[in-house]
Amino acid sequence: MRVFCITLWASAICLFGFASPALAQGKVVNVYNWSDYIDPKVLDDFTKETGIKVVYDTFDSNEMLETRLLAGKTGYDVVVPSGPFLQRQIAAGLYQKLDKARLPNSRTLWPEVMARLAVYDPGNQYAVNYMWFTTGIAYNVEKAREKIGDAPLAPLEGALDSWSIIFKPELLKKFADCGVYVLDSPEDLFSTALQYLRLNPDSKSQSDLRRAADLLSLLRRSVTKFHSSEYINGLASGDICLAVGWSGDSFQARNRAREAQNDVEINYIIPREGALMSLDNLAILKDAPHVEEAYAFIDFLLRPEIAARNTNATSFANGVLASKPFINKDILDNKSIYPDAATMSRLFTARSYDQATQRLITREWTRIKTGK
Ligand code: N2P
Repeated sequence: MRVFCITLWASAICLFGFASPALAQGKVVNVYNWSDYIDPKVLDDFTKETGIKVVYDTFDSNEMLETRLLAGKTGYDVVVPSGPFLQRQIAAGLYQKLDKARLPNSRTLWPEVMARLAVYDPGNQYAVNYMWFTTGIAYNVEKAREKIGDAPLAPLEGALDSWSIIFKPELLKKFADCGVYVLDSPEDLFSTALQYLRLNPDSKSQSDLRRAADLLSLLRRSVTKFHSSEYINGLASGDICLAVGWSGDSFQARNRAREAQNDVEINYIIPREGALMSLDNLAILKDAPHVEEAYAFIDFLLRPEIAARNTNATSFANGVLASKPFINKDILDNKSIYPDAATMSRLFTARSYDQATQRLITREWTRIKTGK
């Protein structure tokens, strides 16, 4: 329907002779990406340069993306699954192999990051990395000081530094009245809970996962909401004070508060026990209606200056090594965005669940969130 509208719109302006030749031909790419994940001006610049209109939709969970993809033809060309979801969606035959000759900027990709991506996409055949990040703790600095200043947590440098703040009910309870958000993302929370329990964070054992589920069930009493994007504005406005969130989004919250000059200071940490590192990746659907435009769009995003603009706007680390010289120094020097070797050694990754395990996770996640 959207494409139909675009076509109508393009024909209308074509009729009046305003459109560029490419727009007049109705060139379009349909993109489904995570929310708060691009510099919007990049989309305009892509259209200006190529004449290809971007129809851009957003989601905030892998489950949402996967439900759409499995429901049948979506009309999307480019989508952005995280590693484990990419892995099983490749197996389900949803993507086409990428012809790297049509992505000249892929030579600027970061070899280490692509090697990590190869765990999910052996040989890097189906996807290129867009952004990579961690799942950690974001908090309102002043409120946290109020709440746990005297707690036996030994905060380092005035900041909290342990997953205990989330997983010890007596500590989390202290934050309940100022607002606690947790990502509505079982794959993030299960691996983090396993790690906290000193189990293998990538464990697929039913008994390990049940132990993690029991720990996660304790969250509900103090959590205001399980949601994967509202916490950015919630933290920035001071409406909530603690979140299990993604690195870039948490720093976007910090930036929004600073822009609003509302005296809210947000920090984000990778706790000492470690954190999940994830990769989000650009892939072209097998039934993409606009393959040529999809390649042009992905190649544009891989251009080092463009990748840097997206990182500067979102505070997420991108997968283009050659973008580093164009990235703002405060982002590049921030070890919670671009971890140094010591921080990197505390990060872990997770692979996808098989179907039976996924059923357990889905059932348990509902129980964790609703008690039923
Ligand atoms: C962007 C969130 C991307 C990280 N707002 C989760 N895949």
